[in-house]
Amino acid sequence: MKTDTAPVRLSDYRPPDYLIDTVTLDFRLSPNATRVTSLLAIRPNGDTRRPLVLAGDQLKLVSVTLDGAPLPKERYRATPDALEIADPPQRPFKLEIVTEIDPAGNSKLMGLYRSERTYCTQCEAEGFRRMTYFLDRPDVLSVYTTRIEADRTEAPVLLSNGNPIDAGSVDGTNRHYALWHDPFPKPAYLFAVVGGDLGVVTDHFKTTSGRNVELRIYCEHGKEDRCAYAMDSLKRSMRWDEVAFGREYDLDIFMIVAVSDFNMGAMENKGLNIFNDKYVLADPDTATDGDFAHVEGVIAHEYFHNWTGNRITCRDWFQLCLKEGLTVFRDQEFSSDERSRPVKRIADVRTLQARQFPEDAGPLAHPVRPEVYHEINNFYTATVYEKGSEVIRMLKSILGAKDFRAGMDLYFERHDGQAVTIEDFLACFADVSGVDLAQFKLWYSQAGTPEIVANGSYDAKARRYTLSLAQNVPATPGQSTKKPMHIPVRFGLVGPNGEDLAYDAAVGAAVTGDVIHLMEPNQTVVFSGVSAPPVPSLLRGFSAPAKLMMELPPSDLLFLLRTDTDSFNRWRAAETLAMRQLIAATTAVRMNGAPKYDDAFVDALGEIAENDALEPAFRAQALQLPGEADIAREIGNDVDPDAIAAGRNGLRAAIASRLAARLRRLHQALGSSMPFSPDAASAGRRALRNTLLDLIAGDGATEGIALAVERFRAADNMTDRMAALAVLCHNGAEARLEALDAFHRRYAGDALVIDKWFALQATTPTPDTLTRVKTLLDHPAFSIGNPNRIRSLVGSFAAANQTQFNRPDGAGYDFVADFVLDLDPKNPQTAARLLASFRSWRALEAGRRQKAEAALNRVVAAPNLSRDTRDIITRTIA
Ligand code: 0A1
Ligand code: ZN
Repeated sequence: MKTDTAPVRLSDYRPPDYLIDTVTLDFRLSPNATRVTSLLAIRPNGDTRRPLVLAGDQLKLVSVTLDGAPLPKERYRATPDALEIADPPQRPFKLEIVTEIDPAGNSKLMGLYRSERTYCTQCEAEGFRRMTYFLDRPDVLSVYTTRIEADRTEAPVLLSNGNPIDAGSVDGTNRHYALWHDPFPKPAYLFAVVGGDLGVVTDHFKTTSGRNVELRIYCEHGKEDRCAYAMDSLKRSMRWDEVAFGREYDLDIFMIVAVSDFNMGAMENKGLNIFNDKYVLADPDTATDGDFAHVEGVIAHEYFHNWTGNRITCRDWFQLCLKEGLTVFRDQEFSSDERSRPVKRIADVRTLQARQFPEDAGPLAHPVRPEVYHEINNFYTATVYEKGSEVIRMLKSILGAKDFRAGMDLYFERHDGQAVTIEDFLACFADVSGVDLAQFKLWYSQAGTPEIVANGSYDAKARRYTLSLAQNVPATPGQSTKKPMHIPVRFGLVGPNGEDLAYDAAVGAAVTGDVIHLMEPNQTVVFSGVSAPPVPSLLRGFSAPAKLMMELPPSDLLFLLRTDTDSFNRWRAAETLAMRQLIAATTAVRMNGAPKYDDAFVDALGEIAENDALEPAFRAQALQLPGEADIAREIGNDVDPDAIAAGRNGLRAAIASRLAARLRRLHQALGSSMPFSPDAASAGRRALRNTLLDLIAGDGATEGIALAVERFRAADNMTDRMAALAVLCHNGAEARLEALDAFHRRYAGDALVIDKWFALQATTPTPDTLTRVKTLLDHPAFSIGNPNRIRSLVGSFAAANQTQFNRPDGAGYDFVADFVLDLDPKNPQTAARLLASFRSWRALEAGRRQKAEAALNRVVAAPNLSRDTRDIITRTIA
């Protein structure tokens, strides 16, 4: 286990001393002793005369040969972590390395491992070095030719990157081989191999320029029928990238392999994407509408990486957002075009606020482009991905759609085949637009969520509206003072009839179209020629990942909720109104008072629910109250999760009782007998109906629970079944126990569905949940070797059960800490991610904070922690 903690710094970057032009690999697959032969064509990169140091990780060297002759022992030094040749030839040469590895014993799921009986690889970020010694860094690009040999019965399917060029039998044995060649130079992290006995679904795609691409999705035998939506999503992604970004696919074949043991969501290996099966398999009986949307989004994301990540890759791992932020932006835009743009935006912002804002506000805060790391695996974060995408979105807002596209076109043209930096990327946009992006670039280097304080006043006589804006970026670990950022604030001045008011001129800040460019700590914008007192609608579409602080009176928020032409800000108005009441209610509960809830707000929700002019999916979003974790985040310190839950349940009860008749009527009217279809409009109707069910049950009265029981029994699809079961579990209803049993009987043996069953029990807010979760660790369907099982049972308990994870007795913290310690030697990456659920511990009230700290101190004191977990724990308690 690697436990060293020497930090890697962006400022230390040096180009590689050697390059590897071609890699010829031979994998002899065998469960415990796979032979890997690697022939490297190496050349010095300039006149460096430095030793050649190839990285390894837990490797066993069998032999090493230079230009065909065995290399004498004194000319190299091999450890599990490195192969060093002190005086390599200062001319191009060939190095052949043979290693032996143990895929079946590889529980870290990095490098070559076995998922069930399938051999598969995961090389990003530094997994390639677990198979053979290599210059395992993203700026070393090579052309790969890969031969895979295996037992024909065990692994009839043999795959690698690129195009298939040969296959055949190994004479006199039951073994066979396949040969693959990938003509596109790539870094080692994009390499992949698969071998196994798999089912396959095939299709094809004709590119704009008329090339025919074969499409294949491999999965476990018997699951082929569940791949249809993934295949459809893939074809739509391929077409969309041609239209929206002018990007065509480049190989003759594109393959996806679904495996059940995978540390993350999926991986964009060139021509051979490997997926967590959760993001491939979907049918109405086993997947919810949310699952379908995730499949579509992840398929698109990995496919889009072919250009943003693969054809143009990162110079070093500090540039991770270069490919990830940009590719998330691209997949979000795809889903917006395929579904509802406003609803997608609201969902994405909810995710950003739930995952990235707490990261930015806690001990693990880091810039979109970090400058130092101990373990790169810990930087696949919401900040790099989701905030990284917001940065691209702001770039587009600042430049406008036309220049943004021109900049992207230039980027593809200028850097195809290269490993580049954020500077290279931004230069393309500066070059096409002439805009100076120096201040904008701070978004990559300054951590923390900027706060914008806004105040407005109207002078009726002068017909002038004055808007003052102040920005502040809070201190974050290692960054105590910040510079002002370039924040695009999209806005409208909403007039009395709900339309945006025109104005003659805006003075005080640059305004282009509907965007105010906030660039200084304080700016006052004066709008002249404003005919009536406006209600300002700011940060429309969430034009920047910032917190807007504006004390609009409730009447103005209700007005925006009813009339704003910007759907996002209509939703935001509902959220703000709800949040104010939820925070006040939490305070009241803590002071032993009775929370009061505002009838006007509840009535406005009723109006939204009934407003047929609004799409159902939007109404569902507006009706979903902020979650307990959202409220905790907004409160920010001295957080008492029990008080938050009580305050929130009070508001749910108030809504349920005041709107009782209206909600039931609407719920009844939405009852549908239409056959299931996963399209966005149908999903939106189900979302609204299920949100109504949840609201109806909010008073804890038997009628809502009975309705949920009925829905659970009658459901003909997983979305409705899960929604009903969630209502039963999350309200702690007695009826949940029988329903959970029925669910288990129906789906026993279907691991992905049993994950839902685990998650629902783990998120039930009753005091017996922790005991139940501990018992479920021994359930035959649970396996500590499978990250999906861990995430659904332990991960959802830690991340999505506020009251039980944060039990005042600290037992929730102890349980998760113990589990992390148990998991760490087996799968450090997943252990470290689980530990990150403690990231907001300092914001807790004193009693819980002490308990959390004690649990964290036990983790930090444990011997032999992995580098992954050591890094997270150190930063968490720093
Ligand atoms: N590049 C992938 C994410 C990914 C990162 C690391 C992994 O290692 C276990 C796996 C996947 C993506 O953005 O989809
Ligand atoms: Zn990605």
